[in-house]
Amino acid sequence: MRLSRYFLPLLKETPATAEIVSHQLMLRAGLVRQVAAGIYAWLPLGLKVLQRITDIVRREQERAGAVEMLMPTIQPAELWRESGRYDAYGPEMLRLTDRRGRELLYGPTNEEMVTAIVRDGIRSYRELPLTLFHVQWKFRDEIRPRFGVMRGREFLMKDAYSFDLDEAGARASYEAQFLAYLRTFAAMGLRALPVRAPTGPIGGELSHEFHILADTGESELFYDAAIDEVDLADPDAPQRLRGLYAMEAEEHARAARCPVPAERLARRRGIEVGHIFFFGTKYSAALGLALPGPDGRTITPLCGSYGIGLSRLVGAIIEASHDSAGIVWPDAVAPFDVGLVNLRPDDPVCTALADEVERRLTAAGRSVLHDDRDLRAGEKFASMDLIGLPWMVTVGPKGVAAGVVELKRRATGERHELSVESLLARIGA
Ligand code: P5A
Repeated sequence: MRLSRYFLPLLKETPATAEIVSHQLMLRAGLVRQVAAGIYAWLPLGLKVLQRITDIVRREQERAGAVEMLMPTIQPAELWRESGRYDAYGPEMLRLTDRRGRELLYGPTNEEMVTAIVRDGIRSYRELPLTLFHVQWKFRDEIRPRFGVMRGREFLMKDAYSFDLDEAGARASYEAQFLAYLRTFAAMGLRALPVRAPTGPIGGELSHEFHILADTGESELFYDAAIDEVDLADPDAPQRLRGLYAMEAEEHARAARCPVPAERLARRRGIEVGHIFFFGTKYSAALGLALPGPDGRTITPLCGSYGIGLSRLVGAIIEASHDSAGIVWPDAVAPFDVGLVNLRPDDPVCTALADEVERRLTAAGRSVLHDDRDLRAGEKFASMDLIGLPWMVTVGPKGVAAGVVELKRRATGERHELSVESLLARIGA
């Protein structure tokens, strides 16, 4: 992709409205623009990151046996009256009326809708267990939208819903999502902490939040420092993590006795990027989802719901991975693999080599953002550092004469001069 044909509006100054570094960098690096309080347009570079995050989440959901569908953003009020949440949800719910006077709402979550769809679509207990998920925009009229996409009013969520015939099955579905979450965050290069959580307006008896540790996080956490030592690649990691203590400060203060010895108790701030709930028959009973079981007796399925804040993750990843020059994308979610800088777009020899590097890296499976603009070298390097692509390749007149280009690793600053062949051997996918 040629930068001269792309849309990447970078900002030189740090916007005064942005309080935290991820929000500042998302605006400066041309990832998003605010359209209204808590509502953002995703610009091309930001959209690529959001799509890469979504792809990883989708892959791990499918691997865990969940099946994708897509429910609408707009929901009828009637559904929420059936569960009793229409009034309970309060002013956070955006309520609308259509031309016929029918009451609608912009969905803040989908427990009611998915339960009604399963109720109307399933005839036999043999069709369960079932976990459905979708990736859809939500709206919550947060009283204080802030920190950019981290606490938006409109935001993108992956939400999954499990339906099981009995308690053991329901716990296995919860466990499968728990494991999928650990895999999902590890695949993004993140260490996420599972935290025992209160269930709030979603309801239920068992719940975990997943937090990324960052000093600007909104939650204060107490946890067993042994968590920092767990190897996330270890297949037993979920079991080990389940056994270790982690709690929000408020919950910790309520706990009669902390099971963690003082010298092992760590205290840090976290960003909640995922939240899972087991709530049993709360919505299935309210919406009349019931099936005749094998012995003829009626079964009311046991359910859970499982959310990941996809748009919030973009900000959270930046909070966890940046330096003074800009964003440092983990390879797995970077919007492009390689930033290619042609220092002399007016020189036909440099341009021919830069074009060849772009073509060959692309053929080798790498995505390339090629800065072919006629700007000072310093400005081009600063832009590349700001947008944080994992690799930068520079083509300039000195190198061309010697048959080499320069490769720089964004995360470490390490540089190497290489022939184009060696470059391909090194970073061709
Ligand atoms: C679980 C899935 C739910 O809504 N119902 C369906 C359950 N849980 S939750 O905790 O309320 O939200 C799930 C995740 O969504 C992200 N999130 C937000 N992201 C950006 N801006 C917001 N205002 C916002 N609210 C929630 C969080 O990552 C949360 O864990």
